[in-house]
Order: sequence, then C-alpha cells, then structure tokens
Amino acid sequence: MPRITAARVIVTCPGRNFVTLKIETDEGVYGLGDATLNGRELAVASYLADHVAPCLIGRDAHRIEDVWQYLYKGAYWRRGPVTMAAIAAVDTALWDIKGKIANLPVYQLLGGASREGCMVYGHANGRDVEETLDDARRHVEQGYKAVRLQSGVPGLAATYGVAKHGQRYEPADGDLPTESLWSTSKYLRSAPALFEAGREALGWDVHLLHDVHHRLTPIEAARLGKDMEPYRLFWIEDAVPAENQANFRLIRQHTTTPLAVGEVFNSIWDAKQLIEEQLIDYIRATVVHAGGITHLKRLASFAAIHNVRTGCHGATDLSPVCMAAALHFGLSVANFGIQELMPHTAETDAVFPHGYSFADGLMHPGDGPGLGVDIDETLAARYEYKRAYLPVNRLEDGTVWDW
Ligand code: GCO
Ligand code: MG
Repeated sequence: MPRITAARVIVTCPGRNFVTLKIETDEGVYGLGDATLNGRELAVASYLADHVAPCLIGRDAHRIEDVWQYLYKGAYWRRGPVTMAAIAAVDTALWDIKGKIANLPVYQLLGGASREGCMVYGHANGRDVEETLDDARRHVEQGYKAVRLQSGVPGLAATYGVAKHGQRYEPADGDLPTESLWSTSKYLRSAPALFEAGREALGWDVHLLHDVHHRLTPIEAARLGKDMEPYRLFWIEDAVPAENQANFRLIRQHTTTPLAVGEVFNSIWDAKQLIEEQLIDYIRATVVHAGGITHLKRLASFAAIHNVRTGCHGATDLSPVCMAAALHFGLSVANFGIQELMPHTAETDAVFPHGYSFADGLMHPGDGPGLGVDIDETLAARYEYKRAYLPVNRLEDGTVWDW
C-alpha cells in the first residue's frame, strides 16, 4: 500500500498564477493536482497547506473515494470554491499516483477511451466583427472543428473576451480589480450580427459558440437565444447568473438554442435542478473547481440520464494539470460534449511539461502512466506569485453588474 508521506503546495506565476498540490508516497511515486482559483489563489493554498495536508500524511494513497468523502464530509463546512478546489487537487493527485503505480494512463482507470479524442473549441476574439472572423479563420485553418466568437460591442470601450493591447485574452489583468462598462441593449443589437457574418464567412461545417458571461436577465437571454436560432449555435454559455437555477426555465421556454452553464459551479448540487429539469444541454463544471475527477464523474453520470453532456471549462487560469485531468475524463466519459481550449503561454508549458496533444480539432491526453503531466519545480520557483484580480463590471450609470 503506498502511504502518503508529504503533500506540498507549489505556487508559481509563469505569466499568471497557478497553485499545484504535489502528493508524495513512500513508494517514491508522486501525483499532481491543480488547485488554482483565479484571483483567490492563496486562499486555496492556505486551505491545503494549513488544513488538508496534515490529515493526509500516513493515509493509503489508493483509497481515493474514501479520502474524497473524508475531506468533504469531515470538514463539516461543505462545498464552496475554496474547499472544492482543495479537494479536487487531492483527488487529482491520487488518480495520478494510481495511474503511475498501475502503469496506465488515468483514462484507462476510468473505463477506457470512449472516442478517438476530445473535440475542443478555440477562442476567436477581436475588437470588431472582421478582426474576430480573421481570428476564427486562423482557427479553422489550424484544424479546429469548433470556435467561440467574441467581439467588441460598438459603443463600449472594452468588453469580456476581447484582448487588450493585442495580447491573447487574459481575464485576471490587474493588481487591483480593473473596471469595465456594460450595456445590454448595445450588446443585444451586435451579437446576432456577429453570428450572421460568422456563418457567411465560415460556412456551416464549423461549430460556433458564444459566451455571455452571466450578463443578461432571463428574458433578455430568451430574446438572444431566439435571435441566434438562424445561425445554429453549438451553445450559448452562461446566459444568466445561475445561483437561481429556475432562471433557465424562462430561457428554455422561448428558444431552441442549446444552453451551457457551470464554469463557476463547484458541486453536483449547483446543477441539480438544471439537470433534472433538462434546462441545459451542457454542463461546464471542470476538475479543479468541482471536486476533482471523482466528483465530476458523479456529476457526468447524473447528467447522462437527463441528456446533458459535458463541456468542461478550459481557460488559461486552469493549469496544464487540470487540462490533462479533463482530457482523461473527457476521453472516457460516455456523455462527453466538447472541451474548451485556451492554449497556455510557452512559459506555462515549460513549467508544466505534458503529454497531451492537439490534432485535427481533437485533443488526446497521451498514453503515459498517470495524468502525463509534470511540474519543473526549479523553473516554477523562478516565477514569484503576483497578485492579480478579475475585473469588476458596471452599467453605464455606475451600477455594479455581473462580470
Ligand atoms: C471561459 C471563461 C473564462 C473565465 C475565467 C475566470 O469561458 O473560458 O468565462 O474566461 O472568465 O476562467 O477565471
Ligand atoms: Mg465562460
């Protein structure tokens, strides 16, 4: 039995902050788990180092389910992004260890491959429609079968999903939160036009997606869904905030545009009504923020019986360790839908050498033992943590709005 001898938290900032848990065993095998919670990284680092790590020492690393239950039920204080990211990191690291000891990639332990690879969607962004479509064409040329289109809104200085200063889009951009302005009426006029132009320029063979980033009310989202129907989107994401899951009933009554939600969800309970009532088509929860591979598998099984498929979050604030875990999960799970891909910078990739790869619009986790991702600790140590916040959003009259 491999006994846990150490659980160390590694914080690094190769262009942006990542929190990684490294669990070591007396058999010399170690495992990695991503624990990054964008803009609140140190809270999870402390939860792990101060409250979780001491409870892990001496435990049997093979008892993944038991450790999951111990950390979830044993804390008394359940759920929440900090707790669930910490549990996810432990869970992911234990799957990595089990795979390495079995000498099998994690997806084989999860039931084996259900497909040749995981279809991913890329991000096409631009200040205006033309710039966005140029970026989309570049993605299609690279082999992407699915592309998310986000464009600047005429009359608004900057908006979600559109990069500043010609760099790739990175949301956590300030030492203190930056502020942006939002106008629903300007947005609702411009979004359908982007997709009309998108279909004209790109044709009908590529899947098109769009992220609303929680900025509409249910009736506005219903209007947007109807307006988008002619362009046959793969999904509209996060149309409204989902604390009140019943919000989606109203949207669903009005439109056949498929709906995705859940990148901020951290447990099956956040999606219970959404799934049971078939109010959504894709669930966006992913490994690091929703309790690890163990909990995500439970969520996917529940979703499967209600015709909901997976669409895991995969922005750059989720580390390559999470990406590897999400790909093992996605390759194996029966009701896989799509996986988000926002490629990491070269600095990040160098800190986290990995075996996953992209070809013809699909990603594969690789066939090395475990997750197939490592951390170069010497390199990681060169990049000191740098405080960074997600922006705050206001309406044009100054009202704080959903970002
Ligand atoms: C997405 C997301 C991201 C988030 C970011 C927050 O669909 O990829 O909305 O851009 O805003 O991951 O940390
Ligand atoms: Mg999103």
